[in-house]
Amino acid sequence: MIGVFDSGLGGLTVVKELLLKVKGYKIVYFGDTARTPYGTKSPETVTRYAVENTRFLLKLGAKIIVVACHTASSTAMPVLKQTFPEIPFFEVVTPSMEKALRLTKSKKIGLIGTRTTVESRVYDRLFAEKDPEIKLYSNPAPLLVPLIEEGWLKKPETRRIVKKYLIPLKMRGIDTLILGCTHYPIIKKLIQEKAGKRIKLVDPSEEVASNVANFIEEHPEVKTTLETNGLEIFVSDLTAYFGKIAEMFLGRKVELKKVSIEEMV
Ligand code: DGN
Repeated sequence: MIGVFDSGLGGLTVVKELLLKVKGYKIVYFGDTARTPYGTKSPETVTRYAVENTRFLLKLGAKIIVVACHTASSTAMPVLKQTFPEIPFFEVVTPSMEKALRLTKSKKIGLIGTRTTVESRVYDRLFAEKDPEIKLYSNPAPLLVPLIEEGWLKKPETRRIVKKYLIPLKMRGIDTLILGCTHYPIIKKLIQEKAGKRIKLVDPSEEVASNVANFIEEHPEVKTTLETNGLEIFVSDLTAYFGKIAEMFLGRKVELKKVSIEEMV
């Protein structure tokens, strides 16, 4: 069983890729819709939530955990690994960084993400370790998550805001752009259009799903007997609108089950 969590429903972009790449496993997803957004909270708070979310998914029987949230991946990994040392964790930052390194020729890489992700400077540290010649140009793009969650995927306002966020990065001559938030793949086409053909996009959902697929092929022990394909989605708060958002991210209708934070922890 594969456990996946995000601050809300954006991590379903990762689930969509997992469903394409991983067969025969049950996926259990937790979207922390009661405490979203994580992108504006302190690293300490996000870390505490990430530990609670992981504990909940393990209780349900997950054998590996996918942190399908850039904000939690940027801030909570050291504590998660220390708290659950026996659990294989997959986060979205490292595979995105590795893909960007493979793609860039100019060594100028752009990053958009939530404020907390950008301010964590996790990418700056990783690139400095891997290749000190890399120049990373980051721009927090806090308006994109609410616009996406409102379903304003193609509205002129969204187009203008995407363009505005990308201008300073394009001016620096980047040739690769990391979509540093699991919500963004849903507007990938628009981001590509505004970035221009010359800039290659790194989609964290594709990267992490490939890593999980490779890992479970090499570690069949993470599969429990009688496990079959299936997806179960839990949320910490449920409104009628969340079903629509989930459908937008997954591309099909799904049932959402509510679990309160008190029951979870
Ligand atoms: N999907 C979350 C991320 O990747 O950072 C969005 C953060 C938020 O809470 N708004």
